[in-house]
Amino acid sequence: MIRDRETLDLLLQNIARFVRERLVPHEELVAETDEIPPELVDEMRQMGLFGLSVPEAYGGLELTMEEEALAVLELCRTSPAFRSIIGTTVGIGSQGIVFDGTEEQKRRYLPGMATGEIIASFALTEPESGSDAASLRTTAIRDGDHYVVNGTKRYITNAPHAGVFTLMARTNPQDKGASGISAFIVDAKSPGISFGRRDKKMGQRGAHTCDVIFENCRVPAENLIGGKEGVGFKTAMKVLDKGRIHIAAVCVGVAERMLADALRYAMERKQFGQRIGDFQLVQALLADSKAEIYAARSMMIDAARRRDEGLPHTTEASCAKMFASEMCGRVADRAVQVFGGAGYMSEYGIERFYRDVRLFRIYEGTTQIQQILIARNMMREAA
Ligand code: COS
Repeated sequence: MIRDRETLDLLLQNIARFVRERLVPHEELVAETDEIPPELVDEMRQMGLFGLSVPEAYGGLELTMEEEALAVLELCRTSPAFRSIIGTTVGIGSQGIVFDGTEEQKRRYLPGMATGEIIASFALTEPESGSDAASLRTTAIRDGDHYVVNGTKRYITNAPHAGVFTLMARTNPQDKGASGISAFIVDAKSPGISFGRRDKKMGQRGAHTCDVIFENCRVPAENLIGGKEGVGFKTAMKVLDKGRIHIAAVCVGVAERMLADALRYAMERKQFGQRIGDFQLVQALLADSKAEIYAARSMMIDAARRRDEGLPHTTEASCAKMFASEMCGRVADRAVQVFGGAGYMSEYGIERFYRDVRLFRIYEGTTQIQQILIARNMMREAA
């Protein structure tokens, strides 16, 4: 749902200019140094990018899902590491509080997230619990007016920069399933939290993940999201429903960028006395990519609109995330192919995208988890 086309277009034009003038020129530097220059993060703060999804009442832009998806798509016509720095605060790190937090929790945490002063991070995955999220082992045991948290969270995006974690932990260790899990807001500076070394990743340099280790970390009971035990898994699943539409938009944005680069190259590079773009086999690579991006974009927009209209959208979010992330992998592969030998060389940048986008098929639920969710929902509806 788009509330005001004119205002949205202004935002999208602003983001497009920022990407073109500020982010694209820094892509190589970020890849080399594994750091996003702090002044760029400050500019993102000033543009309000950290607050895209925070309600206006708490200082954010309160974009609808469709508006957020279009904004994120625009931001992703560059290295996806730039999106990652705002991604957890806009998405999985803050939305548990927006959906299920108490008024007091919202008032305390959301304004800082909206301005980007507090980076929020989502702590669900563990060494022994990835796709099977309900099997997580981190415990949060009530002790007076606190919970005592013990356990390790793994591959936590933005953990090295986080001010706050949305943490899923087991408040009832006797209950090994989803209903034993609760969600908390945890201050990253709490005593008892330590951080592992930054993970060395295949791509997305500039985006940082690491382990977060909780050792007798005392979390005030008032930080239990919604003040209710046993519903943290549901909060996490709701957050991921939305997150998957957001990731589909990321995939479409990066794919559009890669195809634009491949198209430009196909129109410049000459072989056999003509532009390689005039060869029909190269045209097939371009055309298949264009059609698949269009399909993914249409799915992503439809899923976003369903969400905005309050319709069920778990299946559509999974379909969009699955298709868009797989599409993005195919577009990356074709883009490298269009570039030929140059596609394999780092100076042309396309091999970097090829590595960067591999993550999309894995995080916020692998393609295989989306398949399970989609088929399971189909059978439930048919029964
Ligand atoms: N919205 C609201 N509630 C939901 C929900 C959703 N989208 N999905 C599940 N729930 C609820 C269920 O209704 C159920 O509640 P009841 O017991 O009251 O009926 C509860 O949560 C447990 O759900 P379910 O039985 O489906 O749990 P499973 O353990 O079978 O879940 C999947 C399996 C695969 C769906 C889940 O583990 C998952 O999404 N894994 C991937 C995790 C992931 O994406 N990790 C990426 C890391 S985070 S970047």
